[in-house]
Amino acid sequence: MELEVKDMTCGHCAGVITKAVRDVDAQAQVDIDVAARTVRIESAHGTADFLSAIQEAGYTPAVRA
Ligand SMILES: [Cu+2]
Repeated sequence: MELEVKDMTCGHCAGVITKAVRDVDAQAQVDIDVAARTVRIESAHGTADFLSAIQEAGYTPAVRA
């Protein structure tokens, strides 16, 4: 899945979001492009789990088609 996180602006944000994703699924593959505001996740878990985890971490994720 590919998420857009518009308020992810630096490496610190990327680290917080990576941790939030890994707390949902420790096996998840996470690929973050801060400049593009993009978080790509490979996981057996559903998108909703990651949307809520990233929201709880203080960010505003949206699904990118
Ligand atoms: Cu930041």
